[in-house]
Formats: sequence, structure tokens, C-alpha cells
Amino acid sequence: MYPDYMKESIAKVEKTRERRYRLALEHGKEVFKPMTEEEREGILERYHPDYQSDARKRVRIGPNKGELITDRVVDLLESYPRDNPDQFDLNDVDFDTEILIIGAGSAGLSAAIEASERGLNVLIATKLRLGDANSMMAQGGIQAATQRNDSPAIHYLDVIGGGHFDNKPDLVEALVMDAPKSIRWLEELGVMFDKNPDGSMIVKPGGGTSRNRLHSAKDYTGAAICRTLRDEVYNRSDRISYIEYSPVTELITDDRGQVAGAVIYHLETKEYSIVRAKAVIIATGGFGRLHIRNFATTNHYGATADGLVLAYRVGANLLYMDSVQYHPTGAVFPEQVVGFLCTEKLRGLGAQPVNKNGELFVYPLEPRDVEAASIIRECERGHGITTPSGLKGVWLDTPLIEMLNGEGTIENALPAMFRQFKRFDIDIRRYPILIYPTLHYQNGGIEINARAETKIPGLYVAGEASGGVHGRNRLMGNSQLDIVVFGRRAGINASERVLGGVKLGMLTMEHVRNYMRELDQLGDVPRSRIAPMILPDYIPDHVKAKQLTLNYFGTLT
Ligand code: MEZ
Repeated sequence: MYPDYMKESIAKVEKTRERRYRLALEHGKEVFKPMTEEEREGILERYHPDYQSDARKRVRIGPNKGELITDRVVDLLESYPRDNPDQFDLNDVDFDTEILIIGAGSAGLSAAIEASERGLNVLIATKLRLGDANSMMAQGGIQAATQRNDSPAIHYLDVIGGGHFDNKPDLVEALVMDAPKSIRWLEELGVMFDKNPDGSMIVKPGGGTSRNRLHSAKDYTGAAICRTLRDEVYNRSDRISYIEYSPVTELITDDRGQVAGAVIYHLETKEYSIVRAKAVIIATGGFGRLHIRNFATTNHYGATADGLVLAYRVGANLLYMDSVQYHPTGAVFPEQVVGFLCTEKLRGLGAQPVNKNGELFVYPLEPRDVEAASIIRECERGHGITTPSGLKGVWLDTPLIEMLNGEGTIENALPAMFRQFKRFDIDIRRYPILIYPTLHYQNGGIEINARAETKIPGLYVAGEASGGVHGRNRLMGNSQLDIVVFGRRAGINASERVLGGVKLGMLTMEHVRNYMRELDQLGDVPRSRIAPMILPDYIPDHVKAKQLTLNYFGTLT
């Protein structure tokens, strides 16, 4: 339960609730005036973490050399490989497959299903288990223009408006045009979306959507989708094999410049294996576990941007890597759930962000970056609540949900949220929750075209690891869509390449040696700085100081 000083603030929230409820009845979603484009730009510049003067630095090597990129990503790109490329015998191939998929969230699983459908042999290498991914943790929904008052064209405008018009148009077109058929595909595979008694889809609004377009499975949408895809993959064991606890540490090319496989490393047996593949799909997800600007995160432990590093070393471009998505509503109390997602569906169903005095201070469904910046501003103005451990937050007034939608709505439509707080004796039907922005999504990523191809032959990317679809700010529910649309496209187009008779030459890791030479020339990159990161390092320095460690050449120091 909440400590007494918080209860005093909650009493003020309760005092204004009836007035805010009336406002919602009269004005629907528009309980607060949405910002103009100018106001949005202004608040982003002053309060969004991306715009702080030290948020970005110039990357000094590789395809994006000279560009300003989020600082922790630059550190990863300017890192040495985990392994010495000379230690591998690339003639001694352990796995020979037609398609290698790196990562087993919904993008990788969708790609595998499509490739197997075309009769191809697929190997999935994943650093934890199948389905251990951000995909599984998504809550609020998946967008698709399936309703009479909506269309892919309207969806398109919402996506590029939300993305600050920086999105790649051909990717957005693919996203919105494939959306309705993706929902059908998922339903046919067995996803149980929320329905009205007459069998029609329940659709809800999200931040920055001009139509109700969010299809959900309560607030377990990501799990409903990802589990279904995983079951389908299990059912296709004649074509799809998978290796768990096996991150990829480097891509392998051939002497014709094509991506032709990868080195994988088994986390338990500590064994390296060489995979040869005629096409490789990166579906490794994003970078939430980099804790950019020290933010807490909603992300899975595996979200360490490995795919960016692998693709960059082989010469692929990155797009919009100066842009980070902070979800406006991460939990800040109790301490055990700091950073956890409090789904946007809460606001879609009428919960309002209010300050310590119970005042509503922002339109609840601004695009995510603007909503997050407004919450940060409110706290910086001294209108937030400080938690016992010194974090700041504002209230998200959840009891309004039941007032507006009827008793039982929270347990019915938001069971994950209800349980997340009930475990700590906070009943969100009666009390608001304390929230603050949390690192949620990698807006940019590896550049692809609408076929999910990179500029490097044989290398495809799908899902959060790719960049360009969402511009510099993704809207809610477009990631669940993107992973299915581009996962399938990657699977289909990689299959086409293989069925077209692609031939591989001699395997090589010369690109890694070249990259190491460039790093050496920078002169200031310590050999101990290595990537891909694989798992985040939460070991405190005082513990590290007492650990036995391996140096770069694998000797105990
Ligand atoms: O798309 C998302 O990030 C999403 C659905 C998150 C949420 O708020 O539930």
C-alpha cells in the first residue's frame, strides 16, 4: 500500500476526480486541449531526454561515421569483437542451413513460419529461449485499419505524423497495407483477440491515433501473439530447428560480399559453432537494456542491441539512431516494479495523468514522446511526488476507468495491470498508480527496404532491430504490427533468394578484421570494451573488483 504522505496527495486526486469524470463524459478523450505542432516541438526540445545537449555523440567508424547517435549506442559500435576472428576454422561448418534467423520474438518466429511454408530449412538461434523477447511482454494492442471509419491511408497519416514525418514512406505503406491481413493471419493461427458479443473486434484508441484501431487480447496482447507463433513454430519441427541459449557473436560473409552465416556461442556449454546459411535474418530486438540516460526500462533482459552491432560491422547502415522512445507511463512505485510498463491502454480507457495536487496537466493521448516530455516537465516544475527511494512521478488516475466503462472493466480488460499492483496491495480500481517515463523502444535501427532487405546481399532485418518504419517516434501498437508484417516479409523474401538459387563462395570474417583495424586507428578504444553485449551487466563495481576475470585473449587475470 502507499505510505501516508502519498495518501495525502491521493486525497487531492480524489477531490478533483468527479470534476474530471464529468469532463470526460462531456468531451470524451479530449479532456485537455491537445498541443499544437509548435507546442509539441517546444516541449520536446526542452524536456525530452533525446534533446539534452549530451544525449548524442558522433560515431567515428563504420557506415554512419560522422553522424550523431545516442551515446551508449556509439560506445557499442566503437567496441571490439568478443572473439578473435582468427580462432575460427570456417571450413569446419557445424550447421548448414538455408535460412538462419537470429532472435525468437514474434518477428523471428513469423519469418520462420513463412520460410518453412515455402519448403525451406530454417535454423533459429536465440540467446535465451524461444519467445524470450519484448514481443512477449507487449500489453496494449496491435494496430490495423479494420473498421469502416478507418483505412490504411488514415493509418498511414497517423504513423508518419507520430514519427515527425521522418519515416521511410515505402516501409509505412507496407506496414499499413499489410495490417488487416496480418490480423487475419494471426486469427487463423489461433490468436484470440477481444471481441464484442456480436463477434466484431473490440478496437480502442492509442496516443496519436485518429481512429480506434488497437486490437487487443486483454492486456496480454504480445503474449497472445507470441505464444501462438511459438506453438506454430513447434508444430513445424520438420523444417524449423532452433538452438536456445545461443547468441550470435559475429556474422560471417563470403568472398563475394554476401552474408553467409554466423558464429554462435552456447551460453551453457561455452561452445562456439559455425553456421553457414544462404540468407540471414536479424530479428534481435532493441536496446532497452542499455539504460540510456540511466532510465529504467520496460524491456526484456535480452534487449542489448546485438543486431545493430552485428549488422554495422558487416557494413549495413543505421537509421535514426539518435532517437529513443520513453514510454510515458512506467511504474515508479513500489520499488519492485520500477520501470515496468503501465500500458497505454489504461489511458485509452480513460485514466488521466494528474500531478500531486490532483490537476490534469496534459491531454492523455498525445504521441508518446510528447506525453513523456510533459510528465518530465511536470516533475521538474516540482509538481510530482517523490518516492521513498528518491524517484519522481505523477499519478495515473486509474479509478476513472471503472467510472467511465463500468464496474469490472479493470479485471476484465486489464488483468495484467490489476495483478501487477495487487501483489503489492494496491487496488488500481480504487487508487491511482505512480508513473514516470521508462525506456521502451528503439525507434531507429538497421536500414531496410520494404522487402526487409539491407544493402548487404543475404542480410535481412525485421522488427525492432530495423529502422525507418516509425521515424523518430513510434505509436502504440505499431510494433506488434511491424514485427508480424516485416517478420513475414523477411521470411518470404529470404526464401525467394534461396529458391532463386543463390550460391555461396568461401566463408570469411575479413570484415571483422577490417573493423578491428579501424578501431585500432581510433587509438582510444580499450580492448576490454567488447560487443555484442549479449546480456546486461548489473554486477556492482565493488563485487567486480573481487572477481576473477578473463582478459581479451581468454587468460585469467
Ligand atoms: O506498442 C506498444 O509499445 C504498446 C502496445 C505498449 C503499451 O502501452 O501497451
